Amino acid sequence: GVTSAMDLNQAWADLKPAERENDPAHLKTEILAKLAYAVGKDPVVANSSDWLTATILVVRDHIVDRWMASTRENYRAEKKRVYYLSLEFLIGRLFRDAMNNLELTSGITQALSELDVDIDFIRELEPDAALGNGGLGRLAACFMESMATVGVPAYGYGIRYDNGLFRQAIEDGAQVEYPENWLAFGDPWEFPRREAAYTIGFGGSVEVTKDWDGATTSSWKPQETVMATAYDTPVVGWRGEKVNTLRLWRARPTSPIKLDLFNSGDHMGALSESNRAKSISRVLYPADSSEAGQELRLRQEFFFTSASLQDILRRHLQQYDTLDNLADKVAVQMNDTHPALAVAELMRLLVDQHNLKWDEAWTKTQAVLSYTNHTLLPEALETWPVNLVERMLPRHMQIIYTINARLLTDVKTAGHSEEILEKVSLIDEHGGRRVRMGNLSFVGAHKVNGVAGLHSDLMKVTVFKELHQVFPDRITNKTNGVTPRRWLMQANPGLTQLLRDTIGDGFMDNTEKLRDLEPFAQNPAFRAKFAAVKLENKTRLAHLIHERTGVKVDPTAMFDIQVKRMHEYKRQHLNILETIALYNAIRANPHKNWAPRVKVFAGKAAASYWQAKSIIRLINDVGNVVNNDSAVRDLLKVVFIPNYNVSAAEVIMPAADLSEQISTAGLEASGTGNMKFGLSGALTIGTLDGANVEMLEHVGADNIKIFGMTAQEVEALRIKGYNPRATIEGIPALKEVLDGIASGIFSPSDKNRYAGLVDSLWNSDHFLVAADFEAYTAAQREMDALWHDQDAWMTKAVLNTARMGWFSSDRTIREYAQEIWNVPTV
Ligand code: GL9
Repeated sequence: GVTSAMDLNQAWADLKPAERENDPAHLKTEILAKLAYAVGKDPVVANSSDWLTATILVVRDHIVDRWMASTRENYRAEKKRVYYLSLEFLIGRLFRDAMNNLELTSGITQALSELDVDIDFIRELEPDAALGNGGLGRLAACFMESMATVGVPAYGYGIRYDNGLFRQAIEDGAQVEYPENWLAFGDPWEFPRREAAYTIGFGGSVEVTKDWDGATTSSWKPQETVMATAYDTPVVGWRGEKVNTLRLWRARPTSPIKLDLFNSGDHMGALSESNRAKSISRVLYPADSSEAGQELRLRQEFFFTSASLQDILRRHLQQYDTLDNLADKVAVQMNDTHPALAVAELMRLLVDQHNLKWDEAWTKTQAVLSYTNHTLLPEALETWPVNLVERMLPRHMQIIYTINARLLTDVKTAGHSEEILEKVSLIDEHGGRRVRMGNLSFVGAHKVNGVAGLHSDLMKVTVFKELHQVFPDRITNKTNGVTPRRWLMQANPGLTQLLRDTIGDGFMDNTEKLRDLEPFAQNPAFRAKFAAVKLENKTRLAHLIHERTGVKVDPTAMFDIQVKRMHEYKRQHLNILETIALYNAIRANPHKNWAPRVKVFAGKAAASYWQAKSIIRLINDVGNVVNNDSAVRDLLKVVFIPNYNVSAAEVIMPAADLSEQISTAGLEASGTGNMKFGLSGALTIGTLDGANVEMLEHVGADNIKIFGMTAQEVEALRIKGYNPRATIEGIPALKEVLDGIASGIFSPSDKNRYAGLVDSLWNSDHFLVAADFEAYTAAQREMDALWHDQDAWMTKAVLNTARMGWFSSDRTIREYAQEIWNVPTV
C-alpha cells in the first residue's frame, strides 16, 4: 500500500543512529536537493557558502526527526524538564559538532568530496556564534550538549543578540574592537517561533485591589511593553539519541511605529520607541567578570528571565492544567545572578497572576530554583540601585522587600546577631541603597553551587559567609567540566583516532575509560605516535599563527600557551614578565642548553579595561623585539593571536605542550581551559587555584607543575601587609625587567607607554605578581629540564590525557541532575 510521509519519517526516526544512513550517495542527493530547493542554486554556480548552507540544512533535517521524537517522548512520559537560564551561550560553530554527534562526518565528507567540495574549507565559513564572553558562556554551551547526551530533557534560555562579542584586531600592537555580525547572512540552524511570543513590561505602577474578604491583590500596570519572540536551535547529544532546545529571545516593539507621529512629520520620534525595544537584544555586554552597571543590562536581564518563566509556566499549565506539581516537573537553574530576578518574577506570576498564597508560592519558588555562583571577585557581584529597580520594576521591588522582611524576621527569630542580619539582607544599606542579586538568588534557591571544590569552600567563608551560617545545607559544589565531543573528538581528531586504535571506542561513551591508556604511557612505540599527533597539531597551529600574525614558529619547540580573557587576576603579566626575564637570560648566556619555546597568548580585554589592554600591547611589543632579535635565534618566540574565540580555541588547545593556569590563588573560580588543554595531553603549570586543585588530585603531583602561594597564604599575606616594592627590590631579575620596560626598551617610540602598568606593580601589585615571580621562574626552569627528556615529558603528557576523563561535563551534569534537579540520567 501507500506509505505516508509520516510513516517514512517514523521508520527513519526509529532506526538506531549507528544503523542510520551515513551513505555518501544518499547524502549527496540530499545536499543537491537542498542546494536547489532551499538555497536556490545550480551546482554549477554555487559558491562555498551555498554548499555550506545546503549541507547544514541536510544535517539539520537529520536532527529534526530526533528532536521531535525527544520532545514527544518527554511529554508522553511526563518527564521533569530542566531550564538553564543564562545571559550567555558561547556556542561557536555547530556544523562539525552536529555532524559528529550524528556520526555523519565520514558520509558527508565523502559526499562533498564527490561534489568537489572541500569540507574543511566550507566548515570555516560558518560564523562563530559568540553569544558569550568566556568561561561562563562556554560552560553553558558545554552543559547544553552534555544534557542532551546524558538524556536530561532541557531547554537553554537566553538572548538572541544581533551582535555577539566584538571582534578583536591588533593594530600597532594594541587591541581594537570591531562589531561582530554573526547573523549577517541569517542562521541556518535556527527556527523562528512566531507563536511563542510574550509581553514584557517595564516601569509604571502597582494597583492594589481589596477582595470581598479583605485580602489584597496586586497588579502591575507597566508603562512600557516590549515583545519577546523565540528562536529555537536544536542541540543534539552524542550519538544523536536525544535532542534538546536552545531557545533565544529577540526583543521586538509591541507597536512597530507610532503612525500618528510619523504622519505629523516626526520620523525619528515615531521610531524611537521601536528602537528602544529592539535595543534590548541588540548587543552582548562585553563585561568579563565585571559589573556592567547600565540600565540596559538590567532590562536585558529582566527581559529574558520574564519571557522564559512565562514560557515555562505556559508549557507546564498546557500539559498539567495545575501548578500543584510545578516543582515535580520543573527545575530552573540560574547561571550566575544575571537571571536573579527570576526569584521575584516567579513570585509575581504565581501570586499576582495565578492567585497562589504567598507561602505556597514561596515554597514552590525555592523548590524550582537553584543558583550557580561563578566568581568571588567583588567587582563582579551584581547589585542594582534600589531606586532603579523601583522605577523599572515597581512590583518586583515590593516583592523583594517582602521576601527580605520575612527573611530578616526568620533570621532574627533564630537568634542570629544584628551583624549577621545586616549581611544576609537583600538590601545593601551602605552608601546608596542597592539590591544584592547574589543574596536574592541564594535566598530564592534550594541549592547554591560553586564551580570547583576550592571555590565552593571559599564561598562559605567569603561572599556567602553569613548566609551559609543561616542556611548551612544550601551550598554545594559542582566542579565544572568540558564536553569531550567538541574538545577531544572534534578538535583533536588525530588523538581520537590514536585512542580508538589503542584502547578501543569505550572512551567515546565514557571518558573515565581513558584510564585504559595509563599502561601505554610507558610504551615507547605508543609515545612516539602520541608525539607525532601532537606535532601534527602544532604544525596546524603554526600555520594559523603565521596566517594571523606573520610570525613563523618552529613546531618542534615547546608550545607554551596562555589563552583566556585578559584580566589582571589571571596574570598574563606574570607570564610576559617572566618571558622578558628569560629573554634577558638567553641574551646574557646564549649558548646555555635552553629549551626552545614559543610563547603563545590570546584573549580579549573588556574595551574599557585599560590595564588589561596595556598587557596585550606589552605582549605584542615584546614579541616585536624578541622575534626580530637574531641573538635569541629560534630559542624564543612570543606571539599574540588576535580574536581568540571558540574556533581558534579548537585549533590551539590540541597544540599545547604547556598550559598556563597561573591566576592568583583564590581568584579563578574554576577555569575550564585548563581541562581542555589537559585532555589533549598538555602539561599544566599552575597555581593551586580553581579546578587546578582537582586536576592535581586526578593526574597526580608528578604530572602537573604546581607553584606559588596558596589561597590561604595569599590571604595571610594580605592581612600581614604586602610590600611589593621590597619584594621587587629583592628579585634582581624582576627589577631588571621592570626597569627595562619603564625605560622604553619595548616601546622606543613612546617610552612612557607602560608607566601605568609598571607603577601599579611597584606600588600595589594587588594580584601578587612579584610575590609569585621566583616560584614561577623556578617552575619554568624545571619545565625546561623536563623538555630535554622527551620520553619523560611524553609519559606525563599521556598520563594527563588518561586521567582527565573525570572533567567531562557529562559527569558535572549527572551531579547536577542527581543532587540539584532531581531528574534521572541515562
Ligand atoms: C567564570 C570564572 O571566572 C571561571 O573561573 C569559571 O571557570 C567560569 C565557569 O564557571 O566562570 N566566571 C565569570 O564571570 N567568568 C568566568 O569565566 N567570566 C567570563 O565568562 C568572561
